[in-house]
Amino acid sequence: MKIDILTLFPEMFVSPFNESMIKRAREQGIITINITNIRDFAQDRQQQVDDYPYGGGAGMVLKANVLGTAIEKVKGPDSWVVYMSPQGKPLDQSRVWELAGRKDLLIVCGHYEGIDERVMATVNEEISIGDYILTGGELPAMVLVDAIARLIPGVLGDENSAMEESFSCSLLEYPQYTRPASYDEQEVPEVLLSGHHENIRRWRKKQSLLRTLLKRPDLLLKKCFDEEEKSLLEEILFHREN
Ligand code: 4G4
Repeated sequence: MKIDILTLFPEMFVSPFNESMIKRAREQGIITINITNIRDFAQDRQQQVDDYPYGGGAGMVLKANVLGTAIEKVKGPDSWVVYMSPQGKPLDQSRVWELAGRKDLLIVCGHYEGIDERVMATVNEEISIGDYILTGGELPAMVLVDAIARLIPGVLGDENSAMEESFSCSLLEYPQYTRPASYDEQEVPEVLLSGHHENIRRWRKKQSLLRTLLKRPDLLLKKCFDEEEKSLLEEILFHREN
């Protein structure tokens, strides 16, 4: 997958994309990330990229001809153009999976009060990482790239862990423990030391359901339950052991 990013602040991406998983994925050629400065496409001698809004008002607007040319020049035939904006569809894991399935992405980072509305005609999808305002689309773009990259086979050390997660989707993770078995007078749950794989699997699933119910009940509303999950939920809700 090739990911192009259009930004006025290319320096912001240098260190985040040269660490850990993303660094390794880039080195192995699993993903290609190109950062391009929107200012490279400025049309006048002062390199002006923004201007006052027609009709007046506070702030500046990214000029249509500058950003439009940048998108046109950087966009490949298979690029899906994504604009990071507080007005976009909220990002969630299912949208991340969809985007990870695209061949190439072009991510546009807005600034100021936003971009000239006429450029929106060249954007395929407007995405928000949450209901809050940031100074620019750079951090949202990094969040999006990180979330996508870890789903691409070969990016995570263990190839299955992201896949496994997608099946148990919309449930929170079960609690994890490692040595020592006793810490601060707290013991590791006995079942995890039992070596009984089926019991461990059921215990973890029940913990996932319980945690989701207590911490994020909103997630359960979206979820479909299989027979085992229904029986585990009954155990939880009616305090009954099957
Ligand atoms: C587009 C329009 C995304 C982009 C206006 C971008 C939050 C998110 C920006 C702006 C962003 C998000 C300057 C308000 C840049 N803030 N939630 N800021 N603003 O994904």
